Amino acid sequence: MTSEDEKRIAAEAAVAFVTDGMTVGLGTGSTVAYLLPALADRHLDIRCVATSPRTAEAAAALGLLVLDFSEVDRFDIAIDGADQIAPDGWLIKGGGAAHTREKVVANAADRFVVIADSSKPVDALHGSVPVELLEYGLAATLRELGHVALRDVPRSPDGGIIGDYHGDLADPAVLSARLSAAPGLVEHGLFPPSMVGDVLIARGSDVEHRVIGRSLRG
Ligand code: DER
Repeated sequence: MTSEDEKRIAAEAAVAFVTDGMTVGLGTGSTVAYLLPALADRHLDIRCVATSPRTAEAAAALGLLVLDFSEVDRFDIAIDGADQIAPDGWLIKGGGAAHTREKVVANAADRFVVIADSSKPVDALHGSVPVELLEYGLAATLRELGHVALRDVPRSPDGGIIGDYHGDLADPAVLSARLSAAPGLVEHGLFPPSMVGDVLIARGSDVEHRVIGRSLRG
């Protein structure tokens, strides 16, 4: 069983949470790429909002109804991948540079479901945290934050500059608060457990279902 198989299996498991009439937030990335056809195959009466142009295009091409986010103010469910999943539910997202939109959508969802292959769970978050930065005052923001390397990738759809924070990640809550408080930083890729409802991790053909902080928020 490859990691691609596991991504597909996790994505197919998440589709079972989607029912007729729902407004659905669609994440971005290689795992979500398996979610879209699985969702389209069910021919449900659902409305979707995508977190990136590439997800929007792929979803529309499969026949899913994709609305602009200006037409929607909440979601019944949002489904997305993750780069790392800690045992307590903290996530790192943004490997695909879509974390700002992904966080807005996840936060607006009654239920945020994370889908992942077995490489994504970690004992502790490590490495770097994606950040999106304003161009205005960029040098000052970089100086203030320290430890940020800019990524050689296109800007976000909202014009933000993408980078990665390589500083101390020992306490995700402390770092999340520090990054969130930095003027000029649009959004970072640390997602708190309070934002996460369910995590579906495929291990071979089995799916581990972790219920985290916010399953079925009313
Ligand atoms: O970039 C992102 O935020 C993606 O959602 C990422 O977290 C998961 O991408 P993957 O499914 O391609 O691993």
